[in-house]
Amino acid sequence: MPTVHETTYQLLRRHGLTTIFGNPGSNELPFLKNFPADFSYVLGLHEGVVLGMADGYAQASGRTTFVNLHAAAGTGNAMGALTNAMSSHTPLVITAGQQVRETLGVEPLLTNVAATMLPMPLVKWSYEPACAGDVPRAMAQGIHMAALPPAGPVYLSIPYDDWDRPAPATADAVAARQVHGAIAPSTDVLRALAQRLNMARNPVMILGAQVDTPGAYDAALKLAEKQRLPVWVAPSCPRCPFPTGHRLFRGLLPAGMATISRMLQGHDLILVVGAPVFRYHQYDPGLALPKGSELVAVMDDPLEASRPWMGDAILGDAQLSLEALRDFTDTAGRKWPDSLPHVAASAGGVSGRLAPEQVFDIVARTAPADAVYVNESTSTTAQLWQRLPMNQPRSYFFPAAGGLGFGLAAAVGVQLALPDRRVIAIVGDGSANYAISALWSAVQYQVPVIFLIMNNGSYGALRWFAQALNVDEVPGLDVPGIDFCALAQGYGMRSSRVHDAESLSTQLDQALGLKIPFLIEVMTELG
Ligand SMILES: Cc1ncc(C[n+]2csc(CCOP(=O)(O)OP(=O)(O)O)c2C)c(N)n1
Repeated sequence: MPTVHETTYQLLRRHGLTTIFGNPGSNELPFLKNFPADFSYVLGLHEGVVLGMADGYAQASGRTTFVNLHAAAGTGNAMGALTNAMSSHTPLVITAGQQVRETLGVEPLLTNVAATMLPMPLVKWSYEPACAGDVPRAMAQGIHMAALPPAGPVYLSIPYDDWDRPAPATADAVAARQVHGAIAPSTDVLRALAQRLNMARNPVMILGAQVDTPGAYDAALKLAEKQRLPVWVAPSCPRCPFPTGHRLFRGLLPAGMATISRMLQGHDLILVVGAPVFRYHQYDPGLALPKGSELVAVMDDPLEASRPWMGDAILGDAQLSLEALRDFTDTAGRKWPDSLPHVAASAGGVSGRLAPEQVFDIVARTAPADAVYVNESTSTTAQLWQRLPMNQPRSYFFPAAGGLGFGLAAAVGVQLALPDRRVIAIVGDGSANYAISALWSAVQYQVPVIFLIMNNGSYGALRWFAQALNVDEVPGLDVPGIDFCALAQGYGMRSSRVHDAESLSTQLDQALGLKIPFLIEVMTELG
């Protein structure tokens, strides 16, 4: 008779979840035993790194991804990273081993007490199977739930004595089920919106992360061209949903409410697709919308649709909605918007340190056109968007909730998912330390990410924020004395430190040629 263990692996195989990101403990060993040859296990040395790698992998592959953590302690370590995965709607099935069922009442070491409550509210569904026979069904439910709109992480706590129990008779039927999720708004609603676009004098489109799939990206591009819509990227957007080299591309909106309203002044219709309205950061009171503007947002998350201060919302899949709008709108006779002003090459930094703009200009010149960027250099995001070309889907990844510890780890996952493209992680010296052991995973699994550490000796973004908030003499904003080349060496990675533009060009060029993980520590000025 097949066991819960055998049928669960069969289920994972059927749904293509054959890469497991994890960090094991005693509660997980019975699940990992006799690890099948057609599965791979990617070990992270800290659960924040495990989750960050899985997040990057799931986002870049577009596929639900499996994570295995150790009980409550491992789950707790992963929760900072989980804030990002929840915000980016990353489909993750996160499992954690639980102690033996009959002992739970006396709380032996490594019991996950109140296991289903622990990861809330950072998962969309959390469950501990009622008995061993419920494990294959619960696992299937988790796989479906993670991918159904709005996608997001789910959590399952599984007692470790369940794995050797006999599988229930329903296991095969459960494994064979498919659940299809994409929901299109009604044709009437989309035709009415298309009509508003046709009639608008000066409409604009704002795109979010949900548009960064090959199908939605293409549909957005075609709609923008047909309607000659200038396109902004939503504030705090963790992905790049539109080609930055396109004549309709305007840039990344800043994350302040009044500033956005000022920038959108003059647009009578603002169409938002695949983004919350809006993910603000700094408190910037003022008008939520410019006077005379109407806003309509299309997204697949009821919470995101219902919570904004302004505008209307339509619940629906980004790709299906964009395709329908493309079909239902007329070809607009509007003028093409003026081209963006040319961004001048950076003049360079002070002696021994590069200006961040200079770093981006060198990367833009040297990296392949299809390079993928993982950004966690917090004070230089605006400059990055102005200077790095990103002209195809899945070219940019950023921590969606602003939780640091994403960059190094996600870059490893993204590179594993996109082996034919080169991933360049641009990570601040502060941010790098939240997930530094990701360097070890990159080396062990030979994942050829280029890690550019922007070493300005500071939490630069917080210095900017301290000024914006008008607060002085804040402690804890400097991070001097870290030797990233030595850290890389400790994890077995090749590295090099650069102080000037010429050495950066040379080292980057060399790293691109080597096809191995490589860390370049770039001494930079404050952004
Ligand atoms: C987990 C977590 N802890 C703390 C912060 C607060 N924080 C935001 S930006 C920042 C500084 C990051 O510094 P660095 O990576 O060196 O980049 P820089 O701002 O200097 O460009 C910090 C600590 C955060 N966002 N997430």
